[in-house]
Amino acid sequence: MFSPNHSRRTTQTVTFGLTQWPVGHPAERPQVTRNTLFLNRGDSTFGEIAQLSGLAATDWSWCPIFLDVDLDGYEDLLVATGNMFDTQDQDSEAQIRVRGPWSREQTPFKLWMYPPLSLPKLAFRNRGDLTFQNVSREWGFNSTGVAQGMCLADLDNDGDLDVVINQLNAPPPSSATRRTEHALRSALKERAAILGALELKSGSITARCRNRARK
Ligand SMILES: [Ca+2]
Ligand SMILES: [Ca+2]
Repeated sequence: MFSPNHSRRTTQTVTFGLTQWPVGHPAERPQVTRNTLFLNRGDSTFGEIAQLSGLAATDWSWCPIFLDVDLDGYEDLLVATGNMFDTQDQDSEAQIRVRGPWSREQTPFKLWMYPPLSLPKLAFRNRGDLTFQNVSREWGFNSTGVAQGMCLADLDNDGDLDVVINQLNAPPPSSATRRTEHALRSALKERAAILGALELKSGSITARCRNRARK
């Protein structure tokens, strides 16, 4: 929920109180108003590296998906963002307080005093060194709106995963798909696992796969 935008950072203020439970207690689950990313050190401990990785601030976020979009072996990150109302806007909170007290019947109408929060979707490329680069514009994954959910499916059955995004009160944005030459290679791997070995030419691309498990 932490914004990368300086202006919104100064108007959106939400604070969580300190947890009353001691460290190690099952109920000790502190909340922070930014993303967290945990690195498994492999020794039963984890390091929180969201600030280091560049993923701490993605605004109001709903659905993160780790997916190797550019097929370089590292999982990239797509994030659906936006909200119908910016309920973190503290100027609106102040107005609501001034106009109160609100009766129980009037309470639902408080929502309409918050501004809309239409945001661009976000895509981050995994650099492979625990840091991520914002490539939303380069990958064409920056259309603005309120996107509350995403899922992956190979809709055209070409072997690569396509992205389906919902968009509140708006037509769906164009889907993001993998590059076709990479998709070809990905599909070939699956077929080679069945057939043993395969060579396929498509335009200027030649792809060869061999299933080493088969002689
Ligand atoms: Ca990648
Ligand atoms: Ca596909």
